[in-house]
Amino acid sequence: MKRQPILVVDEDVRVQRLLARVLRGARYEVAIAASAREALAVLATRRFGVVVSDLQMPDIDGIELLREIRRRDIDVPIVFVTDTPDAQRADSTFETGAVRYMAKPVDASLFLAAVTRAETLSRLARIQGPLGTTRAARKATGDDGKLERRFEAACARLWMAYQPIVSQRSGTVVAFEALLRSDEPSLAAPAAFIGAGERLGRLESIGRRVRAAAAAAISELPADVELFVNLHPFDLTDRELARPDSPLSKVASRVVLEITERASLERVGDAKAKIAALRSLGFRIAIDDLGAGYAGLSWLATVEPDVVKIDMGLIRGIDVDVKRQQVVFCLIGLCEKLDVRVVVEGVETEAERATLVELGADSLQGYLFGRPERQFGGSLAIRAAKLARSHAAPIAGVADCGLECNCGSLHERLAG
Ligand code: G
Ligand code: MN
Repeated sequence: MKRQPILVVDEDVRVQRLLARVLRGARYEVAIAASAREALAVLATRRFGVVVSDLQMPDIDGIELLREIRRRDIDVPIVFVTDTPDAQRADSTFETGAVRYMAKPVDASLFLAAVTRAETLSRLARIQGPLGTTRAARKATGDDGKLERRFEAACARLWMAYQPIVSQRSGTVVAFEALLRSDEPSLAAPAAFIGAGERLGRLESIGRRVRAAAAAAISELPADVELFVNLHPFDLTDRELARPDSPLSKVASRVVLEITERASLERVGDAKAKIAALRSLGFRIAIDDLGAGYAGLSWLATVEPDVVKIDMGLIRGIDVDVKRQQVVFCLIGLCEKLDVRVVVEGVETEAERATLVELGADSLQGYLFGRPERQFGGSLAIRAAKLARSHAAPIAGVADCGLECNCGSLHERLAG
């Protein structure tokens, strides 16, 4: 399939010329619109591979243009270039696959690389389906052009499920993880809901609601129970997150923010400084899903997390898998050395739990202890605590086993 033309939208003639020259130099066909309205008129008559647009424009601004475009063709990628420091976005080169932001003055080679990548994805999408989505995700998200309406409905019907994290040593619930859910049937799967937010450039609507709900839930928790809250990397670019007076910041000392290694932090400009700012507000930081991606271990050094959550992919069947035992044992030892707390995710069976305790794990999460549940506060916490007690029985002969022991336990064998 031939390369598709690029539409450049900017009221400033000098910017138009500059961007068009860079693109034409790379043999792209370029059309120019001086306003969002003009862009919509052009888009009504022909297809483009990518739209490059200013973010602040006098008639319709960039975000409104994005919405209008999604109403017509939900898939064309948009590269926003912007000079007014709407800093929460402009300083970020975060990329969702469908929307990308770049700060002016644009670096010509970075700009060309961004457009080239977007155009390639867009061409693939024309063949395979919407951007950056698997066939299954596309089916889940739906493709009927009513995406924005369904997204609004999903936001209105957003709720949080809570899943306990239990300590084996104390037999108590030490924390809950808040998990995104929605009762809008067409976006019920969290991945579909978030995917819709990405395509519409509306991720912050989800993030802010999630954090507000989490902040409200804290008041229902005993004072010594923490709340783990998942962040999308894009949330790091939202100024609201690091505002000292935002609802969640006010209870920051009780919150652990989970950042997944799945969506790479490298796409967020200045992630390290942003994480440091969150720490100074009192938040603790967890790396989520460690072991599921490939950037994980270097993150231990760069992010310096307070907590590491070991991905359930490493846990499934660990009781019968010596290789997994070795990996998890080493991870736990490494985290101990770095003074990082470990939470093990996705514990489903008693045999997995027993093995993990032998390997030295203490904080566990998974269906064995409780599924994510809607009702919070009293009843859920009490039930979870009961479960924690009933599942905390230490394994015979290993109860006092430290790393220097001589009891022939699993972790001693692995260490030897
Ligand atoms: O990426 P993150 O670790 O935040 O994802 C948590 C997801 O894992 C939630 O959607 C939750 O429902 C699911 N989950 C939690 N515990 C278990 C478990 O024991 N087994 C499986 N298969 N999934 C789990
Ligand atoms: Mn998580």
